[in-house]
Amino acid sequence: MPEVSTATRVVHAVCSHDCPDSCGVLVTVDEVSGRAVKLQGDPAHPVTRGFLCGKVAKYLDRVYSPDRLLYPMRRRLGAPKGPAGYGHAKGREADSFERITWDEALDEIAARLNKIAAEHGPESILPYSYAGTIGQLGYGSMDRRFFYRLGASQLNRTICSTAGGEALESVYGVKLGTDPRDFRHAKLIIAWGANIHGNNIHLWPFIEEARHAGARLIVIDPYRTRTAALADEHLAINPGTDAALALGMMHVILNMELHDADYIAQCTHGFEELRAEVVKSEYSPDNVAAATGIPAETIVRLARAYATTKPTAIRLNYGIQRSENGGTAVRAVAMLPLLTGAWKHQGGGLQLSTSGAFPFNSKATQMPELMYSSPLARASRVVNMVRLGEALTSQDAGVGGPPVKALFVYNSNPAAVAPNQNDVLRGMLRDDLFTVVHEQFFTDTADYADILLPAATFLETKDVQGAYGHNFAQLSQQAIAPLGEARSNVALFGDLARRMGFTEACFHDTEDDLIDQVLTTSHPWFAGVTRARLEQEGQVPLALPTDASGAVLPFSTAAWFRTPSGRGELTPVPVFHAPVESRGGTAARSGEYPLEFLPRKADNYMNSTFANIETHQKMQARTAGVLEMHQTDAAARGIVSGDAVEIFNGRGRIALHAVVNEQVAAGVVSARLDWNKLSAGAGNVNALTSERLTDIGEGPTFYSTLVEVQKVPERMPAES
Ligand SMILES: Nc1nc2c(c(=O)[nH]1)N[C@H]1C(S)=C(S)[C@@H](COP(=O)(O)OP(=O)(O)OC[C@H]3O[C@@H](n4cnc5c(=O)[nH]c(N)nc54)[C@H](O)[C@@H]3O)O[C@H]1N2
Ligand SMILES: Nc1nc2c(c(=O)[nH]1)N[C@H]1C(S)=C(S)[C@@H](COP(=O)(O)OP(=O)(O)OC[C@H]3O[C@@H](n4cnc5c(=O)[nH]c(N)nc54)[C@H](O)[C@@H]3O)O[C@H]1N2
Ligand code: SF4
Ligand SMILES: [Mo]
Repeated sequence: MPEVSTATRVVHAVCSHDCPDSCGVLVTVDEVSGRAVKLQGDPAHPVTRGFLCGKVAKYLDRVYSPDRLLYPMRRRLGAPKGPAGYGHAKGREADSFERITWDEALDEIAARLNKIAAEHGPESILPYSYAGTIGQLGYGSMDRRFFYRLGASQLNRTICSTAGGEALESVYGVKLGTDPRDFRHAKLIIAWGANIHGNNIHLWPFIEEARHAGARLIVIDPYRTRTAALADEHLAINPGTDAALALGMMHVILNMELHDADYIAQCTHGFEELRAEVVKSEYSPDNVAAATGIPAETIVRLARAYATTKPTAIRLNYGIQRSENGGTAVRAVAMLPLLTGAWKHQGGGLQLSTSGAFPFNSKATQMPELMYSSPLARASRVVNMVRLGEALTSQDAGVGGPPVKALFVYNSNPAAVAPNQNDVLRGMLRDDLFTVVHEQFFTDTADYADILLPAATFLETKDVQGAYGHNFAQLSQQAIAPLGEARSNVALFGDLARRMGFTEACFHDTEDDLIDQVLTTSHPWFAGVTRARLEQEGQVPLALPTDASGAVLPFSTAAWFRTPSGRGELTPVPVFHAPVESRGGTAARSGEYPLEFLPRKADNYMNSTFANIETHQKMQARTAGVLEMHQTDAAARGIVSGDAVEIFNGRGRIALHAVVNEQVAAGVVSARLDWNKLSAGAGNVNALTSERLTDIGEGPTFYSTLVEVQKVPERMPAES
């Protein structure tokens, strides 16, 4: 029995998962055992409001899981790379590795990286990281310094939000949006490609409050999410056609003269150009109905309601920009509140991301100038993380220069989350590729590691964090000692830099040094945001400008815009094109792969995180291992619920079980992201997705994927 004492302390931490809500978390720690015994949402945080989502409420099951990676390990001589089998997350893979000390691990990594750099040039080393933690230090600080100083290839971190982020900035010049708390004042709320209940639950109470006061909620999503099921209206749009819908709404608004001419004159640029294009018959309700699958009269009704209800808020999330023309779609949707002046009203406007409200000084913590102290003495080449398959399987990483000879993965599970998975795995299997993985668990990527290093969780580290769904800066205190020999990202890369012989003083910076550096800015929005105050208060609101009543109304006046024109930018006028890989696109013409595939996130996991935790698997059981399809498509293929099916296209083939339901319309099928090795057959949904990039921001196009489905004989249970 673990010792139980009555002496406990409560520590303020911040959930570091890649989620807009960035919750304040109170961790109760037993003073005697040093164990965290309870997690709760911080009641003092105005957006967290005392509750955590289902995933993180059960977080201690993850932190103290018997499957945690606790020690450095090395692949045993002769043990092949790749999964040891399917259907388990820690069993035989442990047999492929042997425990080593941190000293041995750091020595071996330093020796191998030095040798590879000497033979092939430092650009043959590729870091691969994303948002395992979004704390400022954990996401990118000492690691960046390390790879810049080494002269390694730079990674363009595009896998999530660059299409939408750059699109939003092209219209507004900055990623800002409606405060989540102000949604309570809205009278009409549109959740546009936003699964609020699954991905952004802390917005929901404010929406509920608005609805109690009479607001309507409309959801635009090709999938009937829980948010859609709870809404007043669900518009099941054809995937990848959101730009058409937004342009169609503009067509109606401008033809009916429902726009706000005063606001447009004061705050926008390019209105006449936009008007000339969108009033054309191309974007008539009938034409837009044909593209989107939403009836013409609904489009007219939606546009009228949008323009005449005040205040109106759009919660736009990143779902619509994971599509070939997703950048254009975000630009078009983002222009709607500029035409109606929705920003003028508290509770109006749009929220895609609020991350631009945080003027963190990441240049100070990341030090890109260290590239010039590397042996290259210049900026190194850039590899797009979406194209990892190409990078690992071509002679020049797909971008020119040496082949990738070393891959250093942290904060990410690319074997599961990167598109065109079969190429990714083929690359990771290469015997001549030296792979280091810093992880909390035996992920799909860990299966390909030569050296595996144990990583700390956010309870075990100190960090400072912003948010992309609210406007509070927060400090995350270290609540417990790292488990086993786990180390934080900052500790790992500081240790490794010294082992490589990097003598710069910056590699000795502590977490507090880094926090001070990232807060060093003269930007007025960070006035009063200091480490001392964050230590004391846990969360501090940004000093955003307010109006006379104290409300923060972004883009209510021209002063807010950061575009070159200093106004909301309506040019170039967005143009709708159907994605090549969609039913309306050229790839559909052969008829070989007639169905549009939505390889969606799981409501109870965080991308691939939590997929191996039993508590979370139970919550996710209904849609795990499942292909959801409409009766029309099922009947045409002789499929009924429960049948074993294979989903395939020119890139891959995966096995799932069919569930015939109304969650998707005819022509669309859907499945969830999971760990490969926990899937029924080799590979997860990303075996089917492509490395094609978005129109803006070089992002991924997971939601522009065509497939065919066929019924197959039930497999024998996998041999264990
Ligand atoms: N539970 C849970 N929460 C999460 C995550 C998770 O994996 N699980 N992931 C986190 C991450 S990484 C992110 S980036 C955030 C934001 O996450 P989002 O980017 O908002 O998440 P998605 O679920 O990809 O997309 C949102 C919705 O868009 C819909 N969609 C797909 N294609 C289209 C389209 O063409 N048009 C329209 N209108 N809708 C479309 C999807 O069906 C989905 O319901 O959420 C975070 N929160
Ligand atoms: N088909 C499909 N694919 C997708 C998506 C989709 O919707 N559909 N979504 C895409 C999106 S939006 C995103 S953001 C990406 C997400 O892709 P990733 O950023 O790779 O996200 P996760 O799958 O959550 O994997 C993060 C890993 O980091 C580890 N980790 C957590 N904290 C730390 C730490 O402090 N240090 C280290 N070293 N490791 C840590 C976790 O254990 C976990 O295994 O996936 C993308 N892929
Ligand atoms: S995953 Fe999101 S909603 Fe859940 S606790 Fe973390 S920040 Fe909050
Ligand atoms: Mo993401």
